[in-house]
Amino acid sequence: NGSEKAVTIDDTLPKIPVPISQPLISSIYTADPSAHVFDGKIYIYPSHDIDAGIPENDKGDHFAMRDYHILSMNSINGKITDNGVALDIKDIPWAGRQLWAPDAAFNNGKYYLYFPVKDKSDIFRIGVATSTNPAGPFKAEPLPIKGSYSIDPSVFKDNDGKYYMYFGGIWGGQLQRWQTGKYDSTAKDEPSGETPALTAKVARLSNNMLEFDEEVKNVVILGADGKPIPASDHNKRFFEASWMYKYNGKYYFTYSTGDTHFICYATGTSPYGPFTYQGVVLNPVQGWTNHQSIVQFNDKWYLFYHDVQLSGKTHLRNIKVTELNYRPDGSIITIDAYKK
Ligand code: FUB
Repeated sequence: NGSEKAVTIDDTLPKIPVPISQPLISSIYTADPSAHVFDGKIYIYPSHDIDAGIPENDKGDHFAMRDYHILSMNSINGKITDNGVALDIKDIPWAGRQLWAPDAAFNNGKYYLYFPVKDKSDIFRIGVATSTNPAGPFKAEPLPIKGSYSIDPSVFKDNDGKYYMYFGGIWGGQLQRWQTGKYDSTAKDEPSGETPALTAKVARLSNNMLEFDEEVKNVVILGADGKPIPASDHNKRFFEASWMYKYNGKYYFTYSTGDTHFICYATGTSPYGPFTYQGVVLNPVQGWTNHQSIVQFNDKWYLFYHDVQLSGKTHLRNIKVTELNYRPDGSIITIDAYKK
């Protein structure tokens, strides 16, 4: 039957990755999901991405967000509610531009929203806003947290009731400009070579949740050789997106490696570290940034993350969730967000 044509598969065509999870919400662009369980319900504190028409650059000027919307769900696969504008940049007296990745905490009967934004001199600081409702609206304090700088605040409550803020991010997050302890706008680059990489920062919060209760400390991540991860090791060094949690009595410090796009983790025995690098939580996703939170809901653990499935544009992201699993020794089974 010589008239039939053979069907051939063109292996040269690019394969469209098949995602393991779908966007949680498509009516707005969302990113950097910090998830918490408050009163048995899941609340997600994300960035609210918009297209401000600013061209992409290494400083992240294209991430020009102006407000926060808090999302809530009764269950992981349940309906998601967008609770509307929880905080607008125009209501933060000291803010200039760029509302980046926030987080939240509950204490003393109040909810606290922590957020990074550039002040009027274009220096990132961390602010706090309060509410009696986890979904807001939130009222910003008149000034940034004293002694705060850089981006990506993430607040962890330890079993003894103490709260710690982890923060910092290099490149557009400006952490490299604080190496001397003072802001230096001429310090444009992170260290290189065998010099220890820049670290995330940590400080215990005061009882009123509005201030640091101590000097800011370095979150040191050690390699298998017991030495701090060198600046040249971009697959492992801290870049941004701190998220701390505890599993089976151990502290898990998770973070993004930025320009190599991994979410990694390191474990330790104290909220201050040092932490030892363990491996990859999440492989690179579509879009430049990768940013996570990890939370237990009922008896399972979940990874909240984002990619750019809806827009195909790095600054217009959509949040997602997937289950996270451990091996018996406590190591995390690396997640690939796309089916092979
Ligand atoms: O959303 C703006 C920035 O992108 C965040 O602060 C970083 O963590 C990265 O996800």
